[in-house]
This record gives sequence, C-alpha cells and structure tokens, in this order.
Amino acid sequence: SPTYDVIVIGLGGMGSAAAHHLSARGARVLGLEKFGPVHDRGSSHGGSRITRQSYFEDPAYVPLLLRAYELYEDLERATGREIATLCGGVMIGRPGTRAVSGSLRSAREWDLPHEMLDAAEVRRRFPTLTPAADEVGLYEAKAGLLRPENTVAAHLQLATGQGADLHFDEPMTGWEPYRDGVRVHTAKGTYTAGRLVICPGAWAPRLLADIGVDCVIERQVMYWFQPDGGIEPFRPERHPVYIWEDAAGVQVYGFPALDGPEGGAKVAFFRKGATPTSPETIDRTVHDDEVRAMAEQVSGLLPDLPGHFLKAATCMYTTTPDEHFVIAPHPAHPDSVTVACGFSGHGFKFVPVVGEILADLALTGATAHPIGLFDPARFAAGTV
Ligand code: PYC
Repeated sequence: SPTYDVIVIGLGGMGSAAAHHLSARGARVLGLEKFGPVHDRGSSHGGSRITRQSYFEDPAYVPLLLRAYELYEDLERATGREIATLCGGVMIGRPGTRAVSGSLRSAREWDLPHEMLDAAEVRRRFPTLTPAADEVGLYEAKAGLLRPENTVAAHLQLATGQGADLHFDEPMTGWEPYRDGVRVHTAKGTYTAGRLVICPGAWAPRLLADIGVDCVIERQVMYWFQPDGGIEPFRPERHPVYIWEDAAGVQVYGFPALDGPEGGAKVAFFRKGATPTSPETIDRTVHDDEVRAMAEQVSGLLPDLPGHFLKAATCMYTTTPDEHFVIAPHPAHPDSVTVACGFSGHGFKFVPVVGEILADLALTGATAHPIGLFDPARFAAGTV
C-alpha cells in the first residue's frame, strides 16, 4: 500500500493549510516544500494581508470568506498565535469605481454590515485619510489584516502535531500516476500516495499550462514608511486597512502601522505596473525610482506619508486571465490529483478555507463549498 494517503506539494499559505486540514481528518500526510518553513521566496510573507467580506471581485467569494473568518478564529484559538486584527477597512474611490461599487454589490447581496461614507465623514473618522470631495468610502468594520507568516507557522504547527511528515528544503523533481494514486520524486527519495495536492504558488505556470490556463507571474513591491508625526494615528485601534482606487483606476492599498520587524505603515500599488517575471528571474532589489513613485502616490492620499522610508520587499502574484482562482481536480487525473493556484494577488485571506476545500476534494472527491468560479474549464476555447 502507498506510504501516504496524501502528498501536498508546496507548504506556503495554501499547502500548509491543506496539510493541516488533511491531517486533522486523520489522513497520513507528507508535505514537500522547496524552501524552509515560513519563507519569503513566494507569496506569503511581508507581515500583513488585507481581509474583508464585501468582496468587490465577485459576490461568489463571500460564503468562502465567511467560512475563512471562522477558521482564522479556530486557528488563533488552537495555536495561541496572533493572526487576525479586524481594525476595519475602507474602500475608497469615486462612486462608480470597482473597489466601491463592487464592494457595495457584495455587501447588499449578502446583507453584510457596511456603511457608505462621504469624503468628509471618511476624513472625520480617519483623519490620516484625505479623500477628494467627489470620493466616497465603503466602510466595513469586519475588514482588517491577517499576518501571513503567523498563519503559515500555525498551520505547519498543527499539521506536525497531527502526525504529518513535513519535509523542508526538499523540492519535488517530478510526479506520475502510479497504481491507483501517484508517485512523487525528490532528490532524496520517491514517495507514493493515494492522492496528490499541488499548491505551487508562483511555480504554477507549467502546471497551469498543462490544464489549459495561461497565467502570468507578476513582480509586486511592498513598501513600509514611518509616518510624519509618529505612528500613534496609524495604530490599528485608530487606523483601518484601505484600498483606494483613483480616477485613473490605479489602486493603492495600505495598513495601519504594526510593531516589530514589520513596523511602520505598509503601502503598495495593487498590480500597477506589475512586471511579468518568474521565481527564478525576479529582481528582488527595490529601486529608488520605485520608492519615489510610491511616495508620490501616497502623499496625495495620506498627507502624513511617505514620511520616512523604512524598507521595501518584493512578492509575486500568479495571475489568471480573469483574476479568479484555480481550485479543482486535475482535469487529466481527476481521481488522484487536486490543484490550487492562480490566486491572482487576492488569495491569502482564503487560506484556511482553501485548506478545507483541498481536504474535501482529496479525501472525498467533492466539496460543499461553492467553487464553480475556480474551475479551469472556464478557460476552454471561447469561454473567457
Ligand atoms: O486582496 O485585499 C486584497 C488585496 C489588496 C491588495 C492586494 N490584494
């Protein structure tokens, strides 16, 4: 019989959650990760990620978000790690912009608590934010930030405690169907399992091409600034997360100031000017002209920024043509292989529910969660 019930490839955000949910259900799990635990080479680092429920990308994500919120709470309770800070969030822009109108659509469709604020009210409640008179803000008290490194560490900790074998610094070199399951190779050995779950992050393009999905790996930069006048007005007790779409459709997003190594107020462009790259060739140096462009953009939105530039770091998005995820049985090996990738820069907040979905698919072949939007068959000729 195979050595394992399930092998999980990739132990970043999604794979670590899958390893936890699978092992919690009693499966014998092997996890294989190219790098060390909680590394910064992929898409699950940088101290903070936005979470929110009034989802402008599509209302179909909302039930998954509601479940993810429950699971983040479970994860904090089970591990004692600090993961979610629900400091509130505001989506700012002119009334017709996607961040505002898409969020409003989801809020109404799912009856989610929210408030529409005019520019003066945004300024009154959040004096660091200075929207123009014709901008509005959709405020969601339940939005906030997640700590990606703590999330991955928590899932790895639980998986290990539940008996999963997690091998770090052991990249997969190949896999093939074998008997009723799969065989996986690394430089250190060959492993067999009934099921394979592939969570490749930015290493997805070849796998995605095999299943008919074109994706692009995008280089993204995160910036941390020390606000003028200190960080008190930027503390999470006073300061929301925000996504701010200007008249030209450029989105900037940001966070309250956190303590510790990720201290300062983090801001970034959402996808603007994202350069196509690959994990092997990405330029991890952040250049002065990039810092200047970010500083200039935020100075018009939050006058206490840029203040003093602290640091910057790069990250990667794996972006699909419609910016929706790919979570499905592998079309050529539906009974033995499940894939989860193409999170297109907005996946982290779904990490625990994706872990639950992957455990459902790998162990039962189906899930009660609504994942129709993530079926790669949507890219079959002419659909998208
Ligand atoms: O998913 O909320 C999000 C997000 C903001 C910026 C990048 N992703």
